[in-house]
Amino acid sequence: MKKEWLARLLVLALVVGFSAAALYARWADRTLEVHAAMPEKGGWLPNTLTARADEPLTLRLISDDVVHGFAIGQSDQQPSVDILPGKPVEITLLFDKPGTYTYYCTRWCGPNHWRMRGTIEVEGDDSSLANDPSGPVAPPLYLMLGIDLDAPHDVQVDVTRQPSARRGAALDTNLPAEMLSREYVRAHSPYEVWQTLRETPAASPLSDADLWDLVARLWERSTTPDALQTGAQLYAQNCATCHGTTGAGDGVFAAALAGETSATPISPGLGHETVAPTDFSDPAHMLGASPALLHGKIIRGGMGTGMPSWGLIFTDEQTWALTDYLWTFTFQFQFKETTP
Ligand code: HEC
Ligand SMILES: [Cu+2]
Repeated sequence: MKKEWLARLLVLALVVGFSAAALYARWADRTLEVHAAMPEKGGWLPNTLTARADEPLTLRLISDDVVHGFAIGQSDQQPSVDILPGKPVEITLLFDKPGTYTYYCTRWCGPNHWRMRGTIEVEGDDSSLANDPSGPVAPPLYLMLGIDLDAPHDVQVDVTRQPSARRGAALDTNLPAEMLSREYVRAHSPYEVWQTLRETPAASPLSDADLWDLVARLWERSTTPDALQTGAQLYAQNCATCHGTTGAGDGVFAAALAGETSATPISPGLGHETVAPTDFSDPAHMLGASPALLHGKIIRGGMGTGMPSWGLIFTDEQTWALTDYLWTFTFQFQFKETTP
């Protein structure tokens, strides 16, 4: 009798012990459930998480409807993972620095897909920030140059053929040294550079169209095939649905943004429906914009337009890669995209 009682107690102790251990394990590595749903149905739930620097954070990602993706902005510590309906996935994150991180959906799950963002507040000892060797981050170039992102910048240009970097390179003109730097290109619009060239004695025998080819060449020189390849990939993933695969502003959501159709309302009620996505192949629009302006627009986004802000998502290098890539719609570069 006594023995049986003891055995029961033992079993009970084991059961309680095991579940306590399991609970403790779950708590200790902080597994959090995060549900993903289309933005109209709530987006991420929860959409704010907290973590501590240098402590692992395990997330169990569950889709409540369609395929979503999860990635952390401005970081490559976590490659994007797909969250398939009915197939929860677990990932473990480790942040080495306190701060606010953004997580976002990487799969086009609907017209408001890019609104699917959440934040992770990583707490920790602030002294780790003070020792940060990377130092304080410089403000974006458009702020340093005092560029007003919202000022109209269209120019009246007579561009009869698409400027070509290859033709420009073949001209073999001696350009002023300062124009050959990347910093110079980034701070000026192609039109400003064209005007300066027009007044350069070395360029005086050249036609207006030749000068545009030279400008295209300067723009091509300021980037690298690697950056353009990165830009092409990011563009296909994040921008083509609005701006179109050929940059002409005719992506699948373009009509809805321009208010031409109400079939797929974009951010209903926010007044975002009436501005069409920029056509990057339109010389009148692009030749008046400096790379710094485009870069700034990508970081900040539009003001009351459907243009999302990407500052919390992309690293500065990625944002420049995107900016460089946008010019391949305006100019003919010798760059050939390779599909991964
Ligand atoms: C949801 C639709 C949408 C997506 C996605 C989108 N854009 Fe836009 N974008 C717009 C709209 C609409 C405009 C025009 C209104 C404005 O300038 O604010 C615009 C304008 C811009 C401009 C401003 C051009 C200028 O001359 O002022 C740049 C640069 C730009 N987008 C780059 C991008 C890049 C790069 C991406 C991807 C990382 C992207 N956009 C993704 C809708 C979108
Ligand atoms: Cu999504």
